[in-house]
Amino acid sequence: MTDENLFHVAEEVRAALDAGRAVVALESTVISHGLPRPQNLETARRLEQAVREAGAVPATVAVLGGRLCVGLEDAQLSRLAEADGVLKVSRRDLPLAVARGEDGATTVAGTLWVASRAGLRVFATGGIGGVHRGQLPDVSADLPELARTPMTVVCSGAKSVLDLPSTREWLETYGVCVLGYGCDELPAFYTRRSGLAVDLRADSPADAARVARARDALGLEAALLVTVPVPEGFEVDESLMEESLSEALAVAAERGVTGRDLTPFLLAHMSWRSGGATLRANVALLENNARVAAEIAVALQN
Ligand code: PSU
Ligand code: MN
Repeated sequence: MTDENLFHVAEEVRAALDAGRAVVALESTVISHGLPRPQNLETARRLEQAVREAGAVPATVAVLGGRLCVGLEDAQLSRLAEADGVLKVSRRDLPLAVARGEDGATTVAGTLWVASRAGLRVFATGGIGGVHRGQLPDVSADLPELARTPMTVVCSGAKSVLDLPSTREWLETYGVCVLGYGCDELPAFYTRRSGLAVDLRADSPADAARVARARDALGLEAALLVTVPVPEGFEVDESLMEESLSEALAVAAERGVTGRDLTPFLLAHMSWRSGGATLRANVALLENNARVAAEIAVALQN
């Protein structure tokens, strides 16, 4: 099903897929571009561990030497975390990373494309991309990819740096069903609430699995988005969040930061400005989402 010259599926992942065991895809942009060193490598390892502890096999996705890799060795995780100049690979970057034989870290969009073609069904991330604030209609390729990829994607909503009401509308227009995992409001990444409603609440892995199965039975092509609030105790104080965000947005505008560089810039600036509070929240929610995704993946196999 996947061309072996283009794809490399790790032995453990291949065996789990063949045996019908639970597998969870993890993205790699968060490692190369979303988190600072050394927390990025520590977190990448912890996410894989969290998936294992919940009874599933982790499959971090990346492009290495131009090959689409599903499931990485520890040395490959280190390479993505420590090398400079790793490409940020969204859908439109896949052909150029392959053609040039480059190393690339896949975004939510890139990971969805690669993982679904390798036969994976469940994917955990921190926050999806969305509609950015500001004049230019900068819309993350994550959104259209979610609209055409029938995976279950576990996240903490869209990053607070985005225009959340517009992102929420976009998901509705393109038929992405949004579940609140133990919540009635769409989480806002660093904070637990956004004031925006989800489509349905799920309170257990079995609840979420039931909706994913119904989507599959109907043959609908869009992802099921399972949104999980950042764990209590790691939520970023609302006013600290707003202050660091408005400053980050202003500095980005002043320096002309746009395109693929915008999201990493905003995240890094906010982490610095909040004294690490946003970074701690980011790591905590990533780990929690990996665990929830693994529990859902296990429920889907039962
Ligand atoms: N969420 C995080 N950290 C990140 C990202 C999301 O907690 O680094 C990344 C994801 O890989 C997402 C990407 O797909 O940012 C969106 O970037 P853009 O807005 O350029 O599409
Ligand atoms: Mn963009």
